Amino acid sequence: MSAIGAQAIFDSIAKNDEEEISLDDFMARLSDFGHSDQDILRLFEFMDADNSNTIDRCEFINGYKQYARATGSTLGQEWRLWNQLDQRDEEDRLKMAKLFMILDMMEEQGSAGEDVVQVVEEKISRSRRSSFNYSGVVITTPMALNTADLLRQGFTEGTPLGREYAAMVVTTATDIFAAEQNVVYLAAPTEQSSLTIVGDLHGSLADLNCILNEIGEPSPSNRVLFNGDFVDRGTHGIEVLLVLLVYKCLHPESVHLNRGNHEDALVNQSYGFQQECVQKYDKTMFKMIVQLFKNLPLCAVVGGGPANSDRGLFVVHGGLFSDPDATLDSISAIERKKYSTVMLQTKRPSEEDVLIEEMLWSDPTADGSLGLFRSDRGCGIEFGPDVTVGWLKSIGCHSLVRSHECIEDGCEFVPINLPPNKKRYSIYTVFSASNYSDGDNQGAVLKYVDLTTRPKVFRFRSSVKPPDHRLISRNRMRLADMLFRRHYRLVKAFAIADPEGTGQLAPEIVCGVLKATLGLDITWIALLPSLVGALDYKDGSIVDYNKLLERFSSRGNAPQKEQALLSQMYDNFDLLKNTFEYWDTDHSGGISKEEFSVGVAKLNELTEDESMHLNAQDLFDLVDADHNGEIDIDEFCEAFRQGRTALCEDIGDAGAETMKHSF
Ligand SMILES: [Mn+2]
Repeated sequence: MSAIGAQAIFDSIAKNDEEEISLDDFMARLSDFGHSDQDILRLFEFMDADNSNTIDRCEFINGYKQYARATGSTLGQEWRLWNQLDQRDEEDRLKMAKLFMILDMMEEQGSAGEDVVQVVEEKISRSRRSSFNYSGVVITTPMALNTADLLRQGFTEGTPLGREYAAMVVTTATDIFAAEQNVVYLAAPTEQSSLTIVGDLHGSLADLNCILNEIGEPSPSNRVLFNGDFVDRGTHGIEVLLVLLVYKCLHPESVHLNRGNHEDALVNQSYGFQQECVQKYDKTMFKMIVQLFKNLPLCAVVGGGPANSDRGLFVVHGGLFSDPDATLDSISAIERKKYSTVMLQTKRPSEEDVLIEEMLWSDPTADGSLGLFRSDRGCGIEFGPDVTVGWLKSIGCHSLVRSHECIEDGCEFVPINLPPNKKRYSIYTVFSASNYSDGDNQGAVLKYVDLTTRPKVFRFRSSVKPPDHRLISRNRMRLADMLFRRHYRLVKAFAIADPEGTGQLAPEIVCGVLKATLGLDITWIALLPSLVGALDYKDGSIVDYNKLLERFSSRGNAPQKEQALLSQMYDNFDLLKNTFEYWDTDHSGGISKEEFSVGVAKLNELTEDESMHLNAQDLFDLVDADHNGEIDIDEFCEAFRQGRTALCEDIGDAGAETMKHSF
């Protein structure tokens, strides 16, 4: 990971894509971080191994790695923290999504596809008769070859596509996908018929434009495979999706779409795409698109088998699966249209559902550990290189190409070094949404012209790179927020680590508690000073962990029981808030005690650890300060918002200040 971070930093310092960094460029860039000229000069000399007065890429990466090892804290470290905070966030949102499902998803499932299509067709014929003053793209049957171009241009200028045309594109594409198999088999790429693989786009029209401007229009000689996660998070999910669907309609044999974990009604509910659909079109449109998602193929096999000397690509959004007996045939046999959403919490999922879920959600183990592990995402698994080799071998392929994880420079290549076939097998991760989620990353796509050499990587950034200090202060705010929310768990964890209750622990132990309780595997020791104040790093130094607990608690001087309750509630704040809003159908803002109790009971159902269960009675009494038997949502939210903002601002500045002094 650190080497990849270094690549990106090198690119950002080197001017005009040069392969060398001059002292001036180095100075200019590092001064932004508040380093003294003397420090920068020393670092430059340290990196310039051949004393040529310039640093080339290789020197920079080696130097950076050594420097990172020596200081323990780098921008790469910040990047890692950001990424991990994002994954914890995913886990929380998934919990919320499951809550929503228990509350109302059953209604969604009740609506059969047939009805939706019928309703839509009626609406299409109705609106065709009544479209006046329409300035968007007109879609004909059959579609004109320049439709996708025009549409992309229109969307970029902010002109929407008429509802009837959007519906027409969605239904036409759904029919095409419905006829495809779960596993799409594609011919090996050649110079005359290349294959570009595009990773997560997440509603970024600007990134899609970057990609298509670079690779050109899809065609039989320029095939494109979009590997899932077209929507959610970004603001142009519907536009991105419609452009891809039009390409699919125009070139069904040259354009391919794999389903991603965000092509899922439940996930769309908490990550924004459902709302976007309803705002720009309506709920029927969302239902139609959910229907389309269910028809998307699950994976693709490119080349492979004896005809290609067992060289081929297995392309899937997330990764591999826990079932050792799975085969391409068993994947092909799945009735994919039945799978509508992430694993149902309330009943045992079928083997088929598990297989799909794992293909869409899994990740390779980050440290190359062998075997299968539970995933921190709350869905899917983590699989080792042994699993990858076993699968690739069994299907006559040499490389797994997947997306699903944000990569700092857009793509990551991992050769698998397991005997006896050292380096024959590999994994590519490709991610195509740049500056994703306000973060700081390049996007990339992979272009294959054969199966024997590595693909060409095209990297891009569709918007200006955000300044580094923004990443750092955002990290601090999110971290403070998380410490605040996990306060109750931290209190319990420290009580176990310090059974005597001395309030004093060695820094390594405090770091261990933070790592385990927050699920963040970062260099805590480098962050500790910004959390508890300056540390004495000499042997035998101790940390007063109560300082940390006091700082990240909701009401500094409230009684302990109240503190614990508040923290527990804060931990579940988003869940509770959403539950409240769900019930408050008349938007009166008031929640009765009964409603509150039902909500808390649902929440407890979702929490496996019983010691974390909430007590509805205690919580209600706490929030209902005037004892009138009703809670006000606005007051509830406001109390927490204020605490959260004050705290985040506090640590945000302090953190940014501390970070200035590490490279
Ligand atoms: Mn994904």
